[in-house]
Amino acid sequence: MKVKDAAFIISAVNPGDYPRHGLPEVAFAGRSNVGKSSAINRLVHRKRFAKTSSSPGKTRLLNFFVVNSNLSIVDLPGYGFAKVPEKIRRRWGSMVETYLKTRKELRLTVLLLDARHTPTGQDLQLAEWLRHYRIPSVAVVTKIDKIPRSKWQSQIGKIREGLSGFEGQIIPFSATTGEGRDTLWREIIQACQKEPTELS
Ligand SMILES: Nc1nc2c(ncn2[C@@H]2O[C@H](COP(=O)(O)OP(=O)(O)OP(=O)(O)O)[C@@H](O)[C@H]2O)c(=O)[nH]1
Ligand SMILES: [Mg+2]
Repeated sequence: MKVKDAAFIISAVNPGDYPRHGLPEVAFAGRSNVGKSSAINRLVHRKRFAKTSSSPGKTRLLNFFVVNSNLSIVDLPGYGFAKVPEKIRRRWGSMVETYLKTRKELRLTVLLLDARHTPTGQDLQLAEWLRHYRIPSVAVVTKIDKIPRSKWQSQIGKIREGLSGFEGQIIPFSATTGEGRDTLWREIIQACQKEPTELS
């Protein structure tokens, strides 16, 4: 996928603030610090496009981007960051949930998981939630550069199990090496060419 241009559009909290360009949209979801913003940067070949940080909780709003004038990408705030006060954590949760439930343009959710860990309860909850609402999703096992290639398959197997048999594709990915970038682009393009799913 050749990225000719990529632009930050807006940070939003409520549906009234989401952009109204009507473009097919792909959302990046997952635990805080798992590498959502880094994955977006690797996809668009821009180093500091979506802001990243080694301290969790960097992305606190829904950040909307447009790539090649025809694809919308959303960087969602991460969940599961223990140091965030309960009240703010709940606000983040409802921000993400409202987005996933109401956004008509959403064609694919990319669920990011850390290659070194088995999924947490919240990862599983999100995966089940996406299935319940029939939101097409793909799992991306990121930071795969941190484990030897010989362990990839068994680790991915464990992750699938931890997601209680997630049926979608699971892509090994690294924002550092670029592993999985082409595969993820293929999934994104394919999902965006399909008719939007009916969200209930
Ligand atoms: N080695 C390695 N490090 C990565 C990779 N992806 C992200 N990181 C590092 O992990 C840290 C967190 O990355 P972010 O992209 O900011 O994570 P995020 O999911 O957007 O985090 P929040 O915005 O807090 O939800 C940064 O220090 C990144 O450099 C990867 O594929 N490989
Ligand atoms: Mg982020």
